[in-house]
Amino acid sequence: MKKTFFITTPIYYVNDVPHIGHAYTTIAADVAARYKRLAGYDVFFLTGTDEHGQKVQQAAEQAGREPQAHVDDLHVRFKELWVRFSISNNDFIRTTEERHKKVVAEILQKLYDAGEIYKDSYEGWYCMADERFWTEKDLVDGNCPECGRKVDKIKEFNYFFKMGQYRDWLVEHINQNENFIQPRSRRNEILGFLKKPLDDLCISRPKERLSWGIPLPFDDQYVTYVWFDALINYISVHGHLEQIKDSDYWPAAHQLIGKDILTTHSVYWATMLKAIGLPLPQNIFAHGWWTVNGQKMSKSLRNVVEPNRLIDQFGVDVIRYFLLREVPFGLDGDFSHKALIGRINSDLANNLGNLLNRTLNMLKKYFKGELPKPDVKGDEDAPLTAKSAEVIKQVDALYDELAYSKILAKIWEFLDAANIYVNDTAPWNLAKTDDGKKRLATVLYNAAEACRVTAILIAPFMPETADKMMKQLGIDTPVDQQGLDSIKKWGWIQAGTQTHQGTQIFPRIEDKAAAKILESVTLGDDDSISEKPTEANGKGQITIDEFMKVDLRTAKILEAEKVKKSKKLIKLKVDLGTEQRQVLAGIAEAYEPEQLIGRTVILVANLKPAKLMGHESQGMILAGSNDQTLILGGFDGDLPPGVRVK
Ligand code: ME8
Repeated sequence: MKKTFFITTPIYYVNDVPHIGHAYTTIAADVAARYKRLAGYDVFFLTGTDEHGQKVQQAAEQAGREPQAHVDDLHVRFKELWVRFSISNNDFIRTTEERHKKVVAEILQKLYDAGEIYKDSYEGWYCMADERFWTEKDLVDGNCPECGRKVDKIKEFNYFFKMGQYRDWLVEHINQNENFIQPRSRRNEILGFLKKPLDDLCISRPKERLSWGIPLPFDDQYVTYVWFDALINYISVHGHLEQIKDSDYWPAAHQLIGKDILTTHSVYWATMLKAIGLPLPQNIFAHGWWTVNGQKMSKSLRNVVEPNRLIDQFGVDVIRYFLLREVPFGLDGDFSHKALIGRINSDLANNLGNLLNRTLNMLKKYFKGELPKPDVKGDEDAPLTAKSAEVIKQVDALYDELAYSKILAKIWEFLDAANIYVNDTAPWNLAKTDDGKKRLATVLYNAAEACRVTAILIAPFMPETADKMMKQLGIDTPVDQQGLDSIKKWGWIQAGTQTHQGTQIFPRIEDKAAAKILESVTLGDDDSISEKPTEANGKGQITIDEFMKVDLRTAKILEAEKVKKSKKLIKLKVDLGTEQRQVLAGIAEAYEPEQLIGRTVILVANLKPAKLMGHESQGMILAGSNDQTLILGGFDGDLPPGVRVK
């Protein structure tokens, strides 16, 4: 029977702008999924979006749209980013899908019938941002202990899940299953949390306050609490309850999350599964938190390091590599362009690029690019093949712990061994004598096989690079068809293969270019990361990277009014999908305010705000004009607000 492997990411809030934090978890899950596929597992990798709740309802109201239309547009940003990041998810679940809502209702009814859910009056402090109730003693300086925002006192009838009764059982489960919560520090944190009595969980919200949710099947005056709804995504993807029980993919091997949502997963989710009668995931891994140049990433569009921009500048595989190499999985990390460039130059251009390059170079020079037959053994061969076998074994074990950074360090140990092998065997000297030439064939064969072994090992992290390396090595069989077994025995690559040296897979970023990149990334006025405006070069041209720094977005005009005492200015309120902005536009001589409402225009979204006639303008709208006419830029079809214009 085939071995199965189910891995999940959190389902991200659909309202958020996807940033490198979201990408981090998703890439980490992708790497494990890709590795297990290579190892022959039947893998199911799930990600998705969390689409109910108060914040979505409010954002939709502000945009003047139905929540469903709103989330239908917004969730695409995550889907698109995952395509760009080469994410190989098998499914993408949205909590507004029928398949999910049906299972949530089924579970609620089952728990209600079993007496696991009861109705009670409740008085507590409610944090709108986190959509959570807190008790008086939880509050910090009278504010939400999680986000520090203001809380409101609310008294109402609600439904509760009898979570508290499972405390002792949960402690026991955590104690008996060492890997259930990782890393260890997080496990201890939850055991500490469980020393206090565990409250029951409020799982409903009255419809009059919040209508955007899954109705309770036993009381249509209430909708389901967004966390109770969202957590169920991990099983609703497998079908209804009986199907889940029979599913080969439940329980999950790994559920990857950030440390921010550890309690909801290791306490709420675990006790929910217990009450439903389903097994618990084998592992919940709560990784650390990324800051950027020491700053907390803010959710607003202008403040985060935009992953799309990073991909444009450095390439997908570089970012995938950097995020997982730089910081041990589980610890907090700081993203900096300087560290990124350092890794590109040392690990990628030097160690990896160099091995491939010099191997292909010498094959071309001494054998017209055709891989020779390895006939003459030498003292240096055995340590290289032994290192390969050792690293493959160690890497496999490290995947069980999701120790990505260590895995990469191990692979790089092998790369170092391969580079040392080339140095020690000195092919350039062997090429000088007839006897030496026989040995040279073996050395270059082994160097090429070392490149292939490396390509397979790095493929989960850098799938595009692995494909490029295979192409240059002249291997047509795709990486996943070669599989892990192909590197367990040395010598898969065929003598006679015609290699094709291509362009450098990772060119060095020279000091001058690095300085330019670093100079363009500065701390902005608002303590956030922003890009310095760049100057056009001597010919008045800009590079594509410079152009991409201008964040052009579609924006829908919601309101428009003339600015008093100004002939030209109109004050607009525009919707950017994730937020609304006030923008001043000098278009009053060409347009009446009424003509503008509902139009989709192009907004320069990352322009520094400016004051015009006493009003703040948060961006600029594009228009074409000459002496006679001014016409707003737009599109010949419909696009939702917030879409990037390139
Ligand atoms: O919490 N560093 O969604 P969310 C590292 N919908 N990881 C980060 C990060 C950062 N700075 N920022 C975000 C939710 N993440 C719920 C989840 S699951 C049933 C419901 C990652 O959009 C990290 O994985 O706020 C974190 O747990 C998750 O995004 C939070 O995503």
